[in-house]
Amino acid sequence: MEKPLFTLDKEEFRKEVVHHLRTTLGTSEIKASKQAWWMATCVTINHMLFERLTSTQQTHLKKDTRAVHYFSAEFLMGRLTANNLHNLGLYKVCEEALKDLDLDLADLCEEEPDMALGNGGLGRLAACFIDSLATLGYPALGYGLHYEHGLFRQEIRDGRQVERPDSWREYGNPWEICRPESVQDIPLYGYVETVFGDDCKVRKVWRPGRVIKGVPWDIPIVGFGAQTVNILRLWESRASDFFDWDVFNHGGYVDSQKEKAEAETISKVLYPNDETEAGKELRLIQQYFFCACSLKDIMRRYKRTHTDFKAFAPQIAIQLNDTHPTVAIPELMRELIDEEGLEWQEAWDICTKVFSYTNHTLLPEALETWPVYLFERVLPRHLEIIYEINARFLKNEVDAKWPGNNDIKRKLSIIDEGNPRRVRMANLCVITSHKVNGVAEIHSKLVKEDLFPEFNELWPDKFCNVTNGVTPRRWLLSCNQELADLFTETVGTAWPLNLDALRAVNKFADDPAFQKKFMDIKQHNKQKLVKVIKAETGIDVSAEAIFDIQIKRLHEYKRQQLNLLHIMVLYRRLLLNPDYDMHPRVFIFGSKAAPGYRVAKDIIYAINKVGERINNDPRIKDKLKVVFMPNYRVSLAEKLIPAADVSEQISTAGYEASGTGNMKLAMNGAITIGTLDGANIEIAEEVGEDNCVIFGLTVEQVKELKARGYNPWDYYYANPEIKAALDWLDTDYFTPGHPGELQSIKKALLDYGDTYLTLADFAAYDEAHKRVDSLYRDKARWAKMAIINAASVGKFNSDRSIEDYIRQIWHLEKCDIA
Ligand code: F55
Repeated sequence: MEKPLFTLDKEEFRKEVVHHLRTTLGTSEIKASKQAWWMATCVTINHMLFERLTSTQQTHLKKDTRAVHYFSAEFLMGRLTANNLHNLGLYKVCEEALKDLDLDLADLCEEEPDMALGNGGLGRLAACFIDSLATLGYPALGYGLHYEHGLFRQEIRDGRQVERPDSWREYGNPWEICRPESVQDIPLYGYVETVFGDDCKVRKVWRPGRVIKGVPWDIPIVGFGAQTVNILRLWESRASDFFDWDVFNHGGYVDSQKEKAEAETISKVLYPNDETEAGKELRLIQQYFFCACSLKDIMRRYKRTHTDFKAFAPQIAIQLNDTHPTVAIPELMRELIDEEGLEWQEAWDICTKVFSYTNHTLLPEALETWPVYLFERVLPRHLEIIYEINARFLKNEVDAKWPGNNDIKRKLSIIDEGNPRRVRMANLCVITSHKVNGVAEIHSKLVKEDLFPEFNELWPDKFCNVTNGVTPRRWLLSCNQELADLFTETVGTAWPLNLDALRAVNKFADDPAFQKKFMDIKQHNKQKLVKVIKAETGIDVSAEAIFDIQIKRLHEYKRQQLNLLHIMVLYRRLLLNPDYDMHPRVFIFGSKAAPGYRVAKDIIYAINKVGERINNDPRIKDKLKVVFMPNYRVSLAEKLIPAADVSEQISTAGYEASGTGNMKLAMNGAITIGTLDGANIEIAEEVGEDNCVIFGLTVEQVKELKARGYNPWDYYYANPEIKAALDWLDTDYFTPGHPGELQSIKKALLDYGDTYLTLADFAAYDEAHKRVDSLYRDKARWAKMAIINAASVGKFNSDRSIEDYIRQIWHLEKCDIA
């Protein structure tokens, strides 16, 4: 399958590794640890990679190409060793070379810590997108933050989540290169002065109270086939060189250390909230810090080949990954007006052409707003600029369309006039951007109709859809090599680039010989996972059971509690009737809760406690097992997904913008049990309604029920199994000696109104699981469904998403690299 771009054979590769072990790592074959061998392998890979990196960057400079700049507070990269080897076409060569040294490549890859600089879907999407951009040969840069600590490491102690710091670069990271030649100075705080210039013009001058240094670290992003190697540039904060040496020299050593520590705090740690914004000053500073660094970097590069700003918009596209980088908008305005001397209108025209914005959520608590007083203290000049943008918008656009309508003005204003007054980042994004996209068809529709209906009336052409995707290189080729080999045997080598080519596999979906091959691979993946589960949790599970997997951040709208409630109902059925007819099932969860999200943490506790009781109950004869895998992360996902039979995608309709785990699981032959939400709808369209198990209320029905007045108690009293399961939570059955420890879950579902309609969807969910059970017993039917799923999700290749962005939003051209 792999056509090596590099003609290195395994002998040469082996020699290189040994050479680097001795000369770069300073050790020898006899003494070397696994970690040293892994490092030596990475250095060998880098040798080739840097060469491609340099030629790519030189070509982009020489051809003066238009490029997209993907601004994201998060890039959830995971591990890079196997990925880089696959994309360089050197995986098998390296594997063979290491075998001759008695080393196992997969085993060495386990030495690499995950680069977990993201929370979940949004951060992982950014990682898939930069992979696709490089693969397709587009000039692109990722810009973000170089967090010292990524998302916390999750430990489970007596069933509860405990957060531990993640130190992904404690012992050095072979994939990043520091670029001291491109450091930036970033101002903060201070005040704005109005000055009368020599040109007789009144200008605004920001007199900052503080300056922070931004140090760039580059991660090379290797496209599949390794023609293009783009850059992910992450900014680390340091104390500036304007450092107060006088304080230092006058005995202020301790004070000066404090200033240094404060500067370094900015890129110290990733905020672990998904879906709720923290509203903390440090987070606003993080956002401004990386946006300002990135814009200065763009400006510096632009000025190497241009003397005015006429070509700026034609050359530069900036994509805002959610509202987290929104402050880039007033920052670019400030740079162009205050520093480069452009007129307001010229600067505004540039900004409206350069920026575009991706929305990832409709949840009101996730829409970012900043208190005006905070904004003013940290970024005084930016607040002035935002006021000016707002005044012009309200006058020229809103008042023109809805004369005298103060309600609409209040609603569309960038400033929320509540107490305290707040800056609405999403409004600023929509007003400035030339395109605003949602991440799945239904989500984009709801963005237009429910979230921004008036903006949509003002500018109907602004809103569009780009359905998410995932890179099949990581999520199939690399994580499920046996299935990848079977596909290559069957349809040839084109599929990792053109995933639609797998449609040709569909004609074997009924072929018993092919079904056996396919299901043998699934079985083998399950057996491998059995060992991981044992090692990580001590729980014994059988690979003969159905592996039913729900992996995603913990949130009430994603409804892990619905899954748990159903597990309890199954358990009770088995207790009441030991012969209750069901195929053995292992329910597997992987999930982190935001540290401050109480109910989410309680749900994790409940899953663990219910699981403990079930797993140790001899009466149910191993028909049911519950596994909570600690510390869910990209590298664990790569082990879970290939082993899944069933994919749980059970969010309340209208709340999951897209989902991307749903795509990865289907791609690896799991059957979706899902609601008509996010990209599930499009997955069902692609694989066919017969090949997934759809259940539950639709978006319209959810709205209807809420409008009518939803009362969860109705369902509690009407369904004895729901009642029994919820009442069970009041007892100490799952927490012996501690009754009431699981009460908060019942409370959320009854007393607090069950915001996400868990009880309303329960009966349909239960029926759906019965369908899953009966489908699985028909081995041929199940195999056929699994094959059709894996072969029919070509649409969800992130390459397709990127081509959609290019066509609708970025308008880039591919660039051949010499
Ligand atoms: C992170 C930080 C903040 Cl402050 C808010 C949200 C997040 C975050 O991680 N959001 C997130 O992951 N959203 C998800 O984005 C995915 C990619 O578009 C979607 O598939 C998914 O539906 C959505 O929840």
